[in-house]
Amino acid sequence: MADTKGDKTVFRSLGLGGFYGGGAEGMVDVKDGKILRVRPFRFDYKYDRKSIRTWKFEKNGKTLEPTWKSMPSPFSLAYKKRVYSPNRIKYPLIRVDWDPNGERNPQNRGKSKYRRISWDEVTTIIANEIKRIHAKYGVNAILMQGDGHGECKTINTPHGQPGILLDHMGGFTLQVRNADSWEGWYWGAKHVWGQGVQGMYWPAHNIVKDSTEHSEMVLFWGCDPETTPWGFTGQFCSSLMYFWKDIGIKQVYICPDLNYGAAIHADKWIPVLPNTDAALQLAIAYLWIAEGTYDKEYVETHVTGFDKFSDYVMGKDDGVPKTPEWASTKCGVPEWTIKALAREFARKVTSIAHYFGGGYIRGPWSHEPARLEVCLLGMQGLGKPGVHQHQLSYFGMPRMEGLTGTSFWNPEIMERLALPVLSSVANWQESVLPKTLVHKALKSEEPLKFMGTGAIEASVAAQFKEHEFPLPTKDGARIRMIWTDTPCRTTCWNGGNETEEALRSPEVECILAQHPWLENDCLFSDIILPANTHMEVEDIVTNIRQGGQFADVMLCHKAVEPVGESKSDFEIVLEIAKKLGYEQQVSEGATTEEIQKKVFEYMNLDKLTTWEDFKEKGYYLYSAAEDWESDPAGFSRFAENPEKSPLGTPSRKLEFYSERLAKHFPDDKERPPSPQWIEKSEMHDERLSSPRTKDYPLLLMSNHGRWRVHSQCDDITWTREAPTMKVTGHDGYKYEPIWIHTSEAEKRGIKNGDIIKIFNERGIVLGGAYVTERLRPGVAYIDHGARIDPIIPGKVDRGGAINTISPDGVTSKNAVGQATSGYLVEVGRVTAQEWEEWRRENPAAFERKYDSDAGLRFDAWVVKEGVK
Ligand SMILES: Nc1nc2c(c(=O)[nH]1)N[C@H]1C(S)=C(S)[C@@H](COP(=O)(O)OP(=O)(O)OC[C@H]3O[C@@H](n4cnc5c(=O)[nH]c(N)nc54)[C@H](O)[C@@H]3O)O[C@H]1N2
Ligand SMILES: Nc1nc2c(c(=O)[nH]1)N[C@H]1C(S)=C(S)[C@@H](COP(=O)(O)OP(=O)(O)OC[C@H]3O[C@@H](n4cnc5c(=O)[nH]c(N)nc54)[C@H](O)[C@@H]3O)O[C@H]1N2
Ligand SMILES: [Mo]
Repeated sequence: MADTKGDKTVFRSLGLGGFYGGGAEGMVDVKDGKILRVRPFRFDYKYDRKSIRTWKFEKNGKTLEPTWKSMPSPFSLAYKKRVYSPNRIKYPLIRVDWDPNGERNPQNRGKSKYRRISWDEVTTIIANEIKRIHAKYGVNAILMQGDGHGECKTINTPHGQPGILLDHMGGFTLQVRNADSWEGWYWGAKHVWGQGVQGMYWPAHNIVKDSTEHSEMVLFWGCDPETTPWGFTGQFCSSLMYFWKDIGIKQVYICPDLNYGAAIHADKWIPVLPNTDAALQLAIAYLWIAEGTYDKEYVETHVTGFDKFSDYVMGKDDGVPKTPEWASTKCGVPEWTIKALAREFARKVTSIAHYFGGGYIRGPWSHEPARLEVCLLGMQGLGKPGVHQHQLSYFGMPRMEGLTGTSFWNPEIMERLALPVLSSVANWQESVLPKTLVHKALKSEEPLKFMGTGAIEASVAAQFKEHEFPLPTKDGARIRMIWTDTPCRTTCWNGGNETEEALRSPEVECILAQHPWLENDCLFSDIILPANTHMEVEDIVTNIRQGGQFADVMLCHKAVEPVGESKSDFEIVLEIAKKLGYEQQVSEGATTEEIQKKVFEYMNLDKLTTWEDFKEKGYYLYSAAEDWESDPAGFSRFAENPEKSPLGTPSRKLEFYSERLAKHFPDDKERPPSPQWIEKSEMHDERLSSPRTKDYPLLLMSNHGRWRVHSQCDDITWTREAPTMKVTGHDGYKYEPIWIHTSEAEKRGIKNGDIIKIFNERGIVLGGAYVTERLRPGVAYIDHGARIDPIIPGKVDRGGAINTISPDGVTSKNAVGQATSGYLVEVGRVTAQEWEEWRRENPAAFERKYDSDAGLRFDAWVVKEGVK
């Protein structure tokens, strides 16, 4: 165990992807028991550079190699601000008007404050609640929300620890993580190419190398390589983009905003309206078919169902040819631009780059543009040199020696150390609820039926399995208690306001949250337990997310003592287990070093080095595999010989028409067997053709924050100074920026810096106007993840939590993914009368303790701040 008092330097994985698969390595200097600074990691700190084999890309006499210094993002380097945030939960809390033996006042969730309670008292209350709920309703009456992104930790895995205890006690209802980042690929692309864990191609070694050598053009379609690689792995992707520019690869950005990548790398920006990409893609296919400029030979040998696809594109089915003129009215791109794009795409060797795919992969009907992209790539010879889909520098980098595909989703580590992660992968709990349906399950009187759960690793077949909630068996139970370690359902997922309302249901007798910071769903809980951050625990992390430079496994020695009375997520569960007589089962009696050693073995490091050497150096640095250059790039083998290297679809080819979808969902008009443009459905009415545009004429784009990772890092004082992070209102409050084009602002009398509102029938969210021409007209743009600060819970939010007004529905009828971007809204000035009304309705909301530099404070929600 490291010395926890003296000055020292420890290692950390600073990416915020969560779990054991880290990225963005860093070094933390500790002085006098406090974090002094966080700085980039030196990969050669304990290794001789000559002893490590590195990869190298070469083109036109230029070379790209990994740099020996890591490149963490700004929020990673500022992480000490998170550890010492004024928002940290310092001790256990209980809602002032929640009495387990009397009135529970569920209607006050989101309104009432909290008081301090001791660990001993609170764990007794929790143990009694669990026993009572189990006896009265059965084990499935407890919903475990334990999966999402977060700090990279293994032993202290940020999510799912409660599942270990509840599993020993007989089970629970599992909130299944849906395909989140990949919705469209998972629910759509998988039906065309049958591949990939999540529906994007994976593992994808050497795609980046192959594009470097062969692509003439890359379309950054819903992609910002200067922003989202930051979240998990840091800024190396930026170097790659500069290199691609240097070697003459043309970079075209297709996105509603001139995003940060486009602003510095784009040769051309094509501003499309949010979630209308399917129209643009169909018009490209139309032009290729009309002009005969697609790869006919490839289509002949590698594709099934092309005729049916082509009939729809050319309008033989519905009498509507999907011409550039047709598309232009829907996607806002002028028809001449569509034609130029289609022709250049056909003429040049082209790949499409994503980090994950942006808003159109997470909007209503996102399976359609996802499927269409695979069809377009298929029409230009997907897998041929330089023709790929990229998941930029994430999965597409060279293979490392000793790492395999399963090193990433290491089943052994998952089983022992992150059991509930496995749960979302393999669906081992019977009573399951997709994350996207939780609010419906809490509200609906009727049992819910849904197809598939969206579990990220699930096979295509899983999409055809019907589930029912509550279980239609004797074990079926509605939700009476929620235990969450992922308290951002309201701010990160669909139907936020409906969720807030559902959390006030009297049927839910107890809501327990464990979290480092007092925010979001914590405010709707009855009991809140203080979890600590990765700086406060001893751990081991496998940095094998292929962020670009190196891969490594590192020991993460404890940097500082826990803040306040906080405990690790694991210790919290253990404390509760003790009160229930399950201590032994939960802890399994292993010491920290024993677990670290096990991870070392699971990663097969015993074959590459010794435990002693690893312990002495503190990390193991992988070399590139000796034969890394021999890996086939992406679909290249399929392209070369589809018979010998077939796909995972029933026909073994690219299916432009899916017989499987036709068979299972013959009546599904939202996800028909061939990809289409969907104008409207029972679930969603979010197109510019809708009569709703009379009141809500703008399409909302909602990206991943440059300065945050979802709901994480909203409180960092250093980044909050950036005008694209927060806009300071005239009242001194720092509002979430709402980007709007100059012409749209003028129409509404909005000036840069004004406090404005973004709204639809589902509610109102306040923000600060960011008037710009870096966004096309017809669009309002706000990132998701700002902390909720309810003025009227379920109706008006001051914090800028945009998902409170996102659709409460899912991707489409048979696809329970999120629909959180690309929907109709309006933007307007906040009137004095509105302020007055809100103040009258909830004066307390305007009196909350607030720190302009860091935002909402812990004591805003706590009565009688304690001594600590
Ligand atoms: N509008 C809009 N909404 C979106 C998207 C979009 O594009 N637009 N994208 C979607 C996508 S792809 C995703 S992945 C989701 C976000 O996905 P989530 O994974 O739900 O969000 P995060 O905020 O990253 O993390 C989850 C929670 O874990 C907490 N946490 C972090 N570390 C720890 C820890 O060690 N212990 C405990 N107990 N808690 C911890 C965080 O503070 C946060 O409350 O958002 C989705 N929502
Ligand atoms: N800094 C930071 N990094 C992150 C995260 C974070 O929250 N912050 N989150 C992590 C996670 S979990 C994920 S899933 C990934 C997400 O990675 P991405 O999917 O790449 O991220 P997004 O910000 O959703 O979208 C990228 C870009 O798509 C464009 N875009 C948005 N809507 C549309 C549309 O309708 N059509 C088109 N053509 N373009 C559109 C915008 O220009 C946007 O900048 O990022 C990861 N990394
Ligand atoms: Mo994601």
